[in-house]
Amino acid sequence: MIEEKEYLLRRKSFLKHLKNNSAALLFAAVPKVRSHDTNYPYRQESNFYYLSGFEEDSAALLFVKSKEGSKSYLFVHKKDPDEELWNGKRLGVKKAKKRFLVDEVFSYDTLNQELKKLLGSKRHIYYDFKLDYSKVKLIKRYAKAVESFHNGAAYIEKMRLRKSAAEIAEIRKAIKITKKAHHRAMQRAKSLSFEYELQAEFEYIFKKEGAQSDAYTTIVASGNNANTLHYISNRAKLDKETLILIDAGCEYNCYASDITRTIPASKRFSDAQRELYSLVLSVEKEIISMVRPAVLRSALQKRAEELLCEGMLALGILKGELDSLLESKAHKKYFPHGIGHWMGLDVHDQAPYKDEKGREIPLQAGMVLTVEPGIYIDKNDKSVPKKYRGIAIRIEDDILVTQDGYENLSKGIKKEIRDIESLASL
Ligand SMILES: [Mn+2]
Repeated sequence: MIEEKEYLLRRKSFLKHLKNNSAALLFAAVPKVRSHDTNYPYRQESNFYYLSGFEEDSAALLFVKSKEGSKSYLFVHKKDPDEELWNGKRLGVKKAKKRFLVDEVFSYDTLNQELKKLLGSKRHIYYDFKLDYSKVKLIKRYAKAVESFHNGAAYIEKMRLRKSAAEIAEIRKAIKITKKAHHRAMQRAKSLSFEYELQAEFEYIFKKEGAQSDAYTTIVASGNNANTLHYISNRAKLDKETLILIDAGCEYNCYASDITRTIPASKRFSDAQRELYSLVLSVEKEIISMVRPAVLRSALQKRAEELLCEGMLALGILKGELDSLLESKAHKKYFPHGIGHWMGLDVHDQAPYKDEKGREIPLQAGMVLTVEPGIYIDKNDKSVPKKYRGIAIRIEDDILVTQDGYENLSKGIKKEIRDIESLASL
């Protein structure tokens, strides 16, 4: 639970950053049609949620800053018995006034009128530059005295870089549920026949344990399918000789978890699988151990590439001199992605990696990032010893940067070969 007081402090910080004689407008996410007249489950827009904690659609936050002072306004869908019969209860204006520590609450259907009054004299207007055009047009229509438009999302996303204690607590809850699901999958894999059956185990645990959603579509990629980085069809039959790469994490109160484990479809890793897995695991541990304030993410990337390149050279996957392989980035063929990303309200958290001057932002206490090295070898890659072909492995944990180092928030999720095999033989 994040307290109303914390949202108030976030809004104050946002208001402080705005120029004088300005206004900022943020919208709730627009419901999305799945087909004909049914929608996808609703998910709030992350920046709007970060400043409001409000879960409903048809809502907006307006900030106004002038010589007379700063004000925050929340627009919510009004109580409407006809609409509520079909789509559920709304909080409504009256209750919203009680719950939210904003200066004013208005009904969303008065937004245009209020914008006309409140935007007209402002010199600087902030909105999310990713906003859809119909809303941008609305803002521009009322911005009669504007000198400059600014991307309001940029500052919020900067605020989102470092998580508060309450946010970290939400992430911990998400990871706790995700841990149960991964352990269940490790136990159940041997007795299942299709990738989607494993996906079902995750969705079952996520829902049963109270997570509102998955944080992204679960990837259950067996054998060579794991060479497709965002494989989400999950339709294939499980070949018991292969490994299964499972990238799955739930979302709890809008906070993500993002965990990858690679497990045998049977009870045991083969020797070749074990060799590759041990390499990826040792690299993952080494990179996690480097996490502390002031370290650059690019340094983690560089070290991961060096270690993977060295390891693949030792296994005969790459051939030649280490220095020239690193120079020519030969390892990229087998490790094509980044070492990790910010995680928070979005699984790939929309927080900046560079500052305004284009300099990389170093790690700071309170940041949460994933560490996820991998090796992906296509079944048709004739340049690689035959025993490794068709094996793809990724291991991913969620890491909190602390004052003096790091905490692996997902350290309880098993990843040692012996631990995975003993879960599999239960
Ligand atoms: Mn990830």
